[in-house]
Amino acid sequence: MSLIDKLENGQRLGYDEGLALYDLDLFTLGKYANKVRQKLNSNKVYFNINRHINPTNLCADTCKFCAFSAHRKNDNAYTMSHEEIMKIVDDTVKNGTKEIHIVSSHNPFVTPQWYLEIFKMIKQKYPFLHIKAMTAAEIDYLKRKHALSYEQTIDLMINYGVDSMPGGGAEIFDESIREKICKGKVSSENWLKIHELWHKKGRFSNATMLFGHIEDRSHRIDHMLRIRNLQDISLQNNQSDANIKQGVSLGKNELKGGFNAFIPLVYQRDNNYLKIDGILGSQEILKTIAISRLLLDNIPHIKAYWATSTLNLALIAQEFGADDLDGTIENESIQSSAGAKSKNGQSKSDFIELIQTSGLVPVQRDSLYNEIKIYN
Ligand code: V47
Repeated sequence: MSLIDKLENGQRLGYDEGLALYDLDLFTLGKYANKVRQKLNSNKVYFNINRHINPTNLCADTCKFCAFSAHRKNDNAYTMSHEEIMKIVDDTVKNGTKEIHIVSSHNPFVTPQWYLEIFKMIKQKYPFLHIKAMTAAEIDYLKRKHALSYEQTIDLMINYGVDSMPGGGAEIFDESIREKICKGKVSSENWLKIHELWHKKGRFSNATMLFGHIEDRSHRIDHMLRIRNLQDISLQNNQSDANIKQGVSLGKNELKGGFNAFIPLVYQRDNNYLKIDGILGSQEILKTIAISRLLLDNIPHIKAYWATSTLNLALIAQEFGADDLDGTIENESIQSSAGAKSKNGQSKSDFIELIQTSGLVPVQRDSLYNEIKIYN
């Protein structure tokens, strides 16, 4: 069967077919990706009201793409006190924040308890807040530094109030590329293992992919397929009749643990050690988003993370397979340190207006994609 026939019939695509998708013109790709997106999420564009907190930037690892870590590059290393963190949470709750997204560096000077107390403190005061925290890379670092097994850390996270795991630390799974850009950090195998364990607890997480640096198209397809494979395993592990069979028929709340969203992160090039010639064009970014929608037939949402793609392109991406913009963010350090224009977030009213003027329907969601308000 030809690639186009398979796309017409919504059939699962393999590695060679995934790679061949890049040879299609952008609008053909967009047409098929949008068809899947419409089937899964109609013309809704999801966003949430969230706040990113990065409690410390002091890092023992040396990822070349990272401009956030204070280990070698900048002299502004910081570690927030719990009081400082709580003050941020107190302030942001007043603005209607529903999710706190906490990601730290791999700081050798703080204890696992230091992290856990942050989660407990927030959850005790604001039980309604969703805590999305601890990338698989952080969990792996706790194992390397403090000899905590993955399962021990995951159980502690749950006991102390973490609701879901963010998708960070995945970068690009191909081992040869990983060796060059983030040697020593969590391996691809372990990143996937940690998410599998988390899903086995009936919990949700996201998966990212950092692209537009030294990887090529084949590495991106390989990355997406490793994520699809784990999602198949997690769905099987959590055996639910309602769980999706392969081939896209996801309904709301049908998943019982697994990946909620795939997030392609566009590489930002400022203030880091990874020197790249040329910038990834918008066509390649949109193609990659569209291809992720077509390949990841078992993941309900594709997030065009506006902080790394710009808000304009993230809006266009909504017609090329994406259905989510992430959130208002309010304050962001990881990508903005590397040149992204996300330092101060976006206002909810801007989101709503921009989505509406794109002819789509803004939907404020919670962290697990339950709909809070539809702005018709
Ligand atoms: O893993 C670091 C990336 C990630 C750069 O789960 C960079 O909802 C671009 O994972 N250019 C952390 N990206 C952030 C993250 C995330 C963001 C938004 C939502 C979610 C979610 C997760 O940031 C890291 C790394 O891949 N990153 N440096 C850079 N120069």
